[in-house]
Amino acid sequence: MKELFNSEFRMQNCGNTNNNSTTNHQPLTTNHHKRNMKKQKRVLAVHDISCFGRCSLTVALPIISALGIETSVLPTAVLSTHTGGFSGFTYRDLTCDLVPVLKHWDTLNLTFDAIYSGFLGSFEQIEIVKSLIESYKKKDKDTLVIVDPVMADNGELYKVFPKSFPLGMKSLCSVADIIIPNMTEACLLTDTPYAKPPYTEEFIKTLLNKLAKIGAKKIVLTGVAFNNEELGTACYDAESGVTQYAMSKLIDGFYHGTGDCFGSALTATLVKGKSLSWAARAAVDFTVDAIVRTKDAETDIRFGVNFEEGLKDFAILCT
Ligand code: PXL
Repeated sequence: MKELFNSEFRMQNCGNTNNNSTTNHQPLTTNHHKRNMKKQKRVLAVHDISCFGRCSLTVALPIISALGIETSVLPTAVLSTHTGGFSGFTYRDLTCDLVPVLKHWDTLNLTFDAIYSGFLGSFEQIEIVKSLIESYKKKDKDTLVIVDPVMADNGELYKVFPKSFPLGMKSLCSVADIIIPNMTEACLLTDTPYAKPPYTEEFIKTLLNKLAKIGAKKIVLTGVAFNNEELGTACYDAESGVTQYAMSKLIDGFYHGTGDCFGSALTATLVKGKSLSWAARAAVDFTVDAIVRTKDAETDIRFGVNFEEGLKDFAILCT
């Protein structure tokens, strides 16, 4: 086995077999020394692994990595599929592993440029994530904390959660820099009765104000619609009081995993140093393109969206 790694072997087997050719020992790219001058960004993604049905970590990992960001994961659970629209899914809770993983990481002196959390399965997991945020913020106060309070959609709390779950998510949102709820989650977090779209601008602004009172200084509210043709996001900066919208053409159908696709694209873009409104615009377009591809292919709406074929263009756009 040792022989396989011996340089002579590699030269004999991987070299050019054409004896007349000259060997070019120049690297294909000449600017690798320049690239190394910049420290690579690192994100921690805290979500479940739904083995089938693109969402949570199977979406966050490729999207964030595609922008050249090192992506560490803290899986909260392993499921055979996500819980939306499938029956009989398996669920292995990984709460017992979280603290040992974090304890091991403590020995490595790690820091993260951002922590991005999504689906969490219990109050205990919420408490663990709150404490990991506190400890990584202590190590680096500039760690950006993005919390997606995944728990509900279409006016309903996901069936796997107890009625009191929004209280736990509210406490997690209070330690975030940016929260990215959808309309249902925003209503649950603020004790606002859920209303179906379209909304008035006054309703959205009141909701954004209530969300800001929870603690995060920046809110990105998804599922915002003022008419039946467009859907998008409202970004609210509580410090400046400015609200900016990123709207797009509404596409019929409820596609799973779009919130994670949007949240991952937003996180990656922010870590690349873009402004919140630029990031929201880019993340909306990236997600809508993925939905269009999925709809055109007539893919089962539970299977997640085809974001993969948009990654290359997204990476180019964000560099
Ligand atoms: O996409 C959000 C999500 C993540 N993880 C699991 C889910 C859902 C939404 O249903 O069930 C396990």
